[in-house]
Amino acid sequence: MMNKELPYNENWIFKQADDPSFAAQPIQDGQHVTLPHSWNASDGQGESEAYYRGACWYQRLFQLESEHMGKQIYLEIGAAGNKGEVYVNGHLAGESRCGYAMFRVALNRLLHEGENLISIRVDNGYDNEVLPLLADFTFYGGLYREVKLLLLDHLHFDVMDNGRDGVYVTQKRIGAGLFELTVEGQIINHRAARESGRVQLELRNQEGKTVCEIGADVTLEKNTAFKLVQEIADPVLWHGTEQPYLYEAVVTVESEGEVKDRRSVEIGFRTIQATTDRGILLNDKPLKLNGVCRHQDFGGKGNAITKAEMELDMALIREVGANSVRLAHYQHDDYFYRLCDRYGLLVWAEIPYISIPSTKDPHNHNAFEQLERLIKQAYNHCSIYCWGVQNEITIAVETEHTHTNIQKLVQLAKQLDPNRMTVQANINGVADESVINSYTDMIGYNLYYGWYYGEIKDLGDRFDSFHRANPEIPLILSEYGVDTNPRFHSYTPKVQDYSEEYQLMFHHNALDSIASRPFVQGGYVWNMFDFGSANRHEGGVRGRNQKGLVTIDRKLKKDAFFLYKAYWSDEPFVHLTGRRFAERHQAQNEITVLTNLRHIRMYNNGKLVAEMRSDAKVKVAHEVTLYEGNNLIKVEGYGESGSLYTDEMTLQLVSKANPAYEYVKPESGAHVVNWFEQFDLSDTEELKLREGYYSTFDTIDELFENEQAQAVFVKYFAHVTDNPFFEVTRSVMSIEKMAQLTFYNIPPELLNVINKELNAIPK
Ligand code: GCB
Repeated sequence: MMNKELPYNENWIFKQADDPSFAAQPIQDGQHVTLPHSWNASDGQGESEAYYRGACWYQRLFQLESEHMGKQIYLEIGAAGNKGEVYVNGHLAGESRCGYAMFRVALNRLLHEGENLISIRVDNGYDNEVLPLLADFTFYGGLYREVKLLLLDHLHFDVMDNGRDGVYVTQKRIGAGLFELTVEGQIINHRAARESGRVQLELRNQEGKTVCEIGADVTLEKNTAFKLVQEIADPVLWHGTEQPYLYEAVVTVESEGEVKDRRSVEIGFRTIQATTDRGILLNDKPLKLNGVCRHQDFGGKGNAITKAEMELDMALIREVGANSVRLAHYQHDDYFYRLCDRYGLLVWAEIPYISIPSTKDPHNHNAFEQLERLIKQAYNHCSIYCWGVQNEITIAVETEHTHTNIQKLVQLAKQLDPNRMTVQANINGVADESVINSYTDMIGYNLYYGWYYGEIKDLGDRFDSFHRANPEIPLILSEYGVDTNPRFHSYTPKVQDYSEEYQLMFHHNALDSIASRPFVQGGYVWNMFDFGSANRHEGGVRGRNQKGLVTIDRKLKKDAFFLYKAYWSDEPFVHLTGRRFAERHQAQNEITVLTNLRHIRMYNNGKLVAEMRSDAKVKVAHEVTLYEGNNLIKVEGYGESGSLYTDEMTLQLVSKANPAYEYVKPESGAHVVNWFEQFDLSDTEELKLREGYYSTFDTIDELFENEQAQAVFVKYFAHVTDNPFFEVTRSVMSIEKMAQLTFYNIPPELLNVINKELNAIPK
């Protein structure tokens, strides 16, 4: 009989408590759950102040049936956030420290006939050696992806190499229209005796027709490596969203006249390069990356999402017209990469080597483990064009280890996959000239000019300065965006007002800045969807980052969504902006229409108020007069062949501005803007620092070793010590480093003042 894969998601018992006896003893008062499951579905998105971080247990009984006899049995866990330990009848069977990757455990050696207890301890508590340590998203705990039981024959493709399929399919162009297809992997034979067998590859086109068939006889030892290579002339190319043409590679191993194991891998033939003069070349044709970033979580569900939610995300990403997606900041569900293959989106895939490295393990082994799993598990997805090795890892500390680790991660990526590019996402503070920028094939920058710092228009200047410093390095805008709560509105949008109008303005500028520069390969909107970020509390909402084009429940598309749709999508539409800004206190209004149609007409209560014909995607009707009562604003867009597209909204003229539209910043917040004003900064005489005494260059932990130095720190920074960011970074963060982060808002004069006090304290 052939190998079987059974879903194993039902009938789990869950207990939100950590008790080592659960490894061997049934949980008495647990809760029945079906996987995927997360215990942070609501507290991880702002329902309560803190979210539960710690260890919990899942259990399930496993009946060893007669059908299992003679089978090799494995449990496949889609993901355990962030660490998982699997016990069988009280014995540890396997574990994972990669909370976003799949892992498997072999069960046979621990199973006995009849009833067996499978217990899984899952832990999302803080562990300095397991990434991510700190980031702007919720580290949801749980068995949040599908679990499967694999019942395999004595002969099968390797399922325990940290990969997924056990077969690796590589396509490579070797001449004009000529590709080389390689299929390699390992076959495992659980019997002591060697066997003769055959590995076979059949390539089928989309119509199911066999394009080629090759095979090789193999002698099957305990582990047998195989490699099949075949030239393919003029395949139909996989060409992004325009033509996501996939072939199916069917790989089998046969012995004793029957197929023992079989894999079906979807594969696209394509070439992808990055250039500084023509941008990304997909099959030699330039393609600007019109990208969005995606986090995997969903309103009310945390990261415990099903295929239906992933399909909805893909439908929205397709609707906005994106041709690329950055799947941030960790490995996503395999099904999502598969959807990207099928719909032709180019994928930036990455690991959570983010914000700060481990401070206990200078080599950050966990980053390497996560990279290995990501690459091996996602290797066969032709949509992936690059591996991201770090995101803003220099935010708090940058040492030689940081540099060596990034370089080694790149080496590992190249060793596991020489055919794909590497990339990293830098924080804006990384100098254009930084040596870091020479480590990967492409460089991404997360740039928030006009939100966290600077002004909207600075974006283009930064692109240009980077390009001047690095004319040969392809640049990507790896993140950009602003928090937006669709409740807030303004006639005069400003930074940090969280209004829908500011988001629109910000993104409009970015689109132009990217489009006009060929060395910029493209950009990734941060973010396609609002997402859970338990430590946030701003813009009128707790527990969420609101930079999405769509809300976390996927129900509301903010106006900026339609801006992108107008630029990127061919699906004809018209959209009136400002519909949630329904009460207007000015009689004269600018009304903006977002559309990919040339010709539109606008009406108020049936009367024509504007008519425009142009290629502009953003069409503004000036001085539209509103009257008392309801104003039904309607727009008509005229497509080719006379088709009509419409949108409408109702606005009311009111006498006073509606205060509910304005975000009022709570003054009592922990980070009062000019918190330093209470200190005297008038003494600007520069100090020469003495060796052997404390200074702003020491880490906070070092300062805290001395009572006096600690007191100086606390005097100035007591207001930040309850911040989780502070707690996790104190062993590497110095006051100097804090001063480089806009978040702390430290004026340079203050450093001198603090040094005068610290540098008087001997070490
Ligand atoms: C970033 C991070 C991302 C955050 C984003 C933000 O640069 O890479 O994880 O969510 O900024 O919204 O601040």
